[in-house]
Amino acid sequence: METFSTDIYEIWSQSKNIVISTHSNPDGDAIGSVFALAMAAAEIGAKPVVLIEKYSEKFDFIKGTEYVYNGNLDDLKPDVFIAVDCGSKNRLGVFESFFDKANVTFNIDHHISNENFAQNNIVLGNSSSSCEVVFEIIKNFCTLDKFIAEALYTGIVTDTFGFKYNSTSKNTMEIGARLIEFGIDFSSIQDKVLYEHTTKEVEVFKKALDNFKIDDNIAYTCLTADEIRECGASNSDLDGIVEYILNIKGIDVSVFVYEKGDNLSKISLRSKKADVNKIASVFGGGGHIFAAGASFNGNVQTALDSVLDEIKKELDKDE
Ligand SMILES: [Mn+2]
Repeated sequence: METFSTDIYEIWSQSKNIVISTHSNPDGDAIGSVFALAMAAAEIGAKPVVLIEKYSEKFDFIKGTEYVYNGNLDDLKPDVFIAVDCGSKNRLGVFESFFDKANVTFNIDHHISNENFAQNNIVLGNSSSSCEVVFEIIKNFCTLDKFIAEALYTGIVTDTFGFKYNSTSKNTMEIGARLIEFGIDFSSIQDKVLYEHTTKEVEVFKKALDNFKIDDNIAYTCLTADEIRECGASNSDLDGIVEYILNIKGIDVSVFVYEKGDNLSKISLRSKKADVNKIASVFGGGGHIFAAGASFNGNVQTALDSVLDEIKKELDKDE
């Protein structure tokens, strides 16, 4: 990691245009990572710009938003492109073409399914979050401050559910402790990221629970685009549904499918035992052993039927 950091320091501090970007429908780990990286890059004299989709207002407390690019996209000529929290290049969505245009590319991530798609791949599959990986990189060449600490803490808390998931290691906890030393309001960050909900999030959650079903030890639910819209919600308001139904006693795997576009569905999987990364990979997706996702060409019902079939096959194998 230290050698990597030396290379990164050399490249970043000498390049003119560093573009930092992340996956579509960005979560707390994606948002925390891009802004922590942007603030760190600026600190060493680089000129970073951030390409990120609109995200939930619950993350508005994260600093560094002055680096978000709001110029004409046609004028953007990246020298260096850093993709963070993306298991594959196409997760960059609308920003993928800028990755292809860059002279030097970096892929910073923690998904075990990562396809090592960049020239420089810093993928730590045992890390709790991309923010944990970002911390390991930037601590070697940049002076961290309270704002960077807030961004990193947000990502770790998002992906570990407040240091709860077993992706949390001793190192994760130690990084948490280091970040707390900057005087961040860690309690309020956990509240904002994990517990506070907007009315539209509750409405869409209620709808998801209306559609909820159990099949043996699998819990599942789905939402159509119309249902999401009727609740006044958008796709960034759907976090937490798939985790919530996994917590039902006796359930081993949970599935949430929503309609993302015309004949396009998004599948989210969580598990207590089975390897859902493997199941997601059948559909061209991936993630982690206990948390994974995939896009599916087809409507919600077809996506749901296909994924339930695949899960049953996998669970049968385990018995
Ligand atoms: Mn992540």
